Amino acid sequence: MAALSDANLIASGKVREIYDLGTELLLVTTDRISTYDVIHPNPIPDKGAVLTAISAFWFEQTAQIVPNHMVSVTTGVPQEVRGRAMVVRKLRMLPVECVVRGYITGSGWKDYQATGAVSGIALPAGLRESERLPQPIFTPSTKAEVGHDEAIDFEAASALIGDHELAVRLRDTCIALYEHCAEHARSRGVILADTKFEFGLDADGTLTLADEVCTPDSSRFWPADGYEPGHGQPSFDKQFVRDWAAGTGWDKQPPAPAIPEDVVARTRAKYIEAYERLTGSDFTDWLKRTGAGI
Ligand code: Q0N
Repeated sequence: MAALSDANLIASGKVREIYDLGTELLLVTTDRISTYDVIHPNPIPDKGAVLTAISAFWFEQTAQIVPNHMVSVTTGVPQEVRGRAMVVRKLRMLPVECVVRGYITGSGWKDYQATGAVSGIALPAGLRESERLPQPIFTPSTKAEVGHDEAIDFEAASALIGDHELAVRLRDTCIALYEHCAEHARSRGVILADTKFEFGLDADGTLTLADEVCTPDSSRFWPADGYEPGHGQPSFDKQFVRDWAAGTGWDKQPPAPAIPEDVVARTRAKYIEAYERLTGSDFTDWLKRTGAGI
């Protein structure tokens, strides 16, 4: 790939962009950051590289559990996005977001308080906010084109997929992936409270892990140090931005205010710390390996 301008932009999200390379895709992760689902006008430098590096780490770590779409973070990646882009195989994507929860928080906590269940799964009575679940649960959602994804139960996900046996394999695979990643993260002082996976089928019909994997953008990361059920937990990566935003009196409606430079610097350091804690590698080694910023 000569330059990014030679590739065809086929999708642009709040944070990520997808380019068509012909038989493959280029997934580019930007440095943009959102709080309360609103993108701030200024970036967090290196955030896109950290997220790409974390996904690449998990793709390597979990290849024995399920095949994945990663092809390369060097060959075929244009110089201008090196470090924050990945060439991936084109798949036929399954029409469900595969959420796994190991802790009861966010919309799961809301649903549990209202019904005692999440995604049709009855949970023990008396759970406290942010409490660890007896076992991780699969709580799929539909992919909404705009706005928020809608929570569905397993049978609804299976109907959308159109193959019950595949849906069972998908659920089992998601639980195995979550257990692997959460155990690894926990051993390094990070709680992976919940996460969202996406899958597709390759040309042979093989179930294949796609998208990003167990990044701070697709998951809730909590510092294990200070974890305490009974209330919401601080976010590993975004807490400085949230605390600053709360102090501004911003009403959480667009447009989001610009993040001051000291908050940007501290947040950037948290993303890099997340990568280095999870992987045990220096982030600068990732930048060197991928030829970023040459
Ligand atoms: C694909 N999305 C939704 C990027 C990810 N390997 C693939 N093959 C075909 N299509 C897709 C992938 C992947 N990954 C996935 N859209 C297309 C998720 N997006 C959201 C925006 O950022």
